[in-house]
Amino acid sequence: MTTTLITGGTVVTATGRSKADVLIDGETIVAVLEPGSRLLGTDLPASVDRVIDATGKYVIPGGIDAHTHMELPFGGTAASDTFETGTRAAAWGGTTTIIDFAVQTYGQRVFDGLATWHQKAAGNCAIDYAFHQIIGDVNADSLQAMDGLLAEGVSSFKLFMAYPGVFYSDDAQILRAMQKSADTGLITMMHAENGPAIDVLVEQLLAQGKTDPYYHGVARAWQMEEEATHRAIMIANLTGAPLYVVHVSARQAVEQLAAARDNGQNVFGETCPQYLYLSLEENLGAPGFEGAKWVCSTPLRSRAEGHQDHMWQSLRTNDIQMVSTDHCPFCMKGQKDLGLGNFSKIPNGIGSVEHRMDLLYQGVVNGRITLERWVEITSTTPARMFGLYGKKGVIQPGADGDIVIYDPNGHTSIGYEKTHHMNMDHSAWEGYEIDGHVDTVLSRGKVVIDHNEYLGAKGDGQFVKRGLSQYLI
Ligand code: DUC
Ligand code: ZN
Ligand code: ZN
Ligand code: ZN
Repeated sequence: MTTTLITGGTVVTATGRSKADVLIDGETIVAVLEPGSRLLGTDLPASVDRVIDATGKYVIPGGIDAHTHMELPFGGTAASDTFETGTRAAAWGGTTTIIDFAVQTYGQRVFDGLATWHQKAAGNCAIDYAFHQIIGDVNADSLQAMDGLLAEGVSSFKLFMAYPGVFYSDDAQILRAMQKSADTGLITMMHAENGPAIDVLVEQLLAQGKTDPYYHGVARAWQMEEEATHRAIMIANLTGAPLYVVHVSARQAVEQLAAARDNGQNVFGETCPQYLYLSLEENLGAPGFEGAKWVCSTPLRSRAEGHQDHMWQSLRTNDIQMVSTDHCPFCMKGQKDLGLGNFSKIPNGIGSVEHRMDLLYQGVVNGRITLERWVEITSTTPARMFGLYGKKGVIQPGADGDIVIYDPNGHTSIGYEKTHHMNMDHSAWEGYEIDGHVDTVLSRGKVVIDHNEYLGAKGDGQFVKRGLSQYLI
């Protein structure tokens, strides 16, 4: 087995930073050696196979993106990243684990949906992967199947208050599924938007000839997110279900979550890079059909209303607990253009899996969050939230050798012709400049990214069974 020593770097975790060397034996971290500890005769072997000099750089646990949609069927097409291309792009950006959403479609059995996702991913991933389960059809059979999810290493499921006729659950179904969540400890993940009301607004806007991508953001108004978030919180309160609201974009929804947490309820919120940086005015409102690049749900919000600044603040104050991407890429040609002349036909999603670590690091540079908080919201909390902690999300003996060496003196220019490995025909992040650089990425002890060179291979990534959340009470 290969032994690797990462020397001279600053190890950063969710709780602090210190100069330390990290020793990896095979796939596993075996020692974290603070300077001088070697003099005490600790575990350092006489020789190591490989020494990586991390002087002047940060050594952090590999990123965990807890919300991706590789190959998701949507609106008559499918997300353009396969597990192969999407996980490779993730590795380029310092993410070493994804949690993707297996889908139970309407009329399908839960375990058939899960099996389909295993088939898509097995043997194709560059990094480790796990699954949440979308329950697209809450019925007696699905509720019974949910009792078996934990044994399959799936400790969370997602419901949709949006998309009537596709993934949608009504309040009665949500109540039953949340009762199951409270019984089993599986976390309820919620897409919180009032879908039936939004669909009326969509119809009315289209009838008025308002067909541009911008109106996607108008129809999916923040009131529809706030209302659904509140409703989900109340049903969770009644049933005792642990609740995690995905892709929170509206400041009013954050306030609902904060109030519920202040009230002692076990609820959590996730946001995504697009809700921190992009906006209704500048992106969805771009000239012509350009705004289609940024059609996702929940939608980008108005900068004039202050959602983005408030979201950064919420990350700092822990009103929002973590950042995932909701990576769901579509090409402009042949996919997004299905919605030319009708914004409601534009497949929903943005590709960001490659850039999450960099975009959030820029928040450190810009004084929005601390270095430790960066690690916490991109790796440690995702691991604790979704039952991966100890193996993932931390640098300590016994953890997987999933490590990123990040250079604060490096630079990353994001753009389709520059840093881009996702399977799309554009970048939603064109022109973003990052004052830092992912130098080296190790996935279970194997160097997969080495200074702008990809050394990984499809099939390196393994399915990881998850346990219950550490946030259960
Ligand atoms: N939102 C998106 O933007 N894409 C996929 C599904 C979703 O809820
Ligand atoms: Zn969603
Ligand atoms: Zn999603
Ligand atoms: Zn470099």
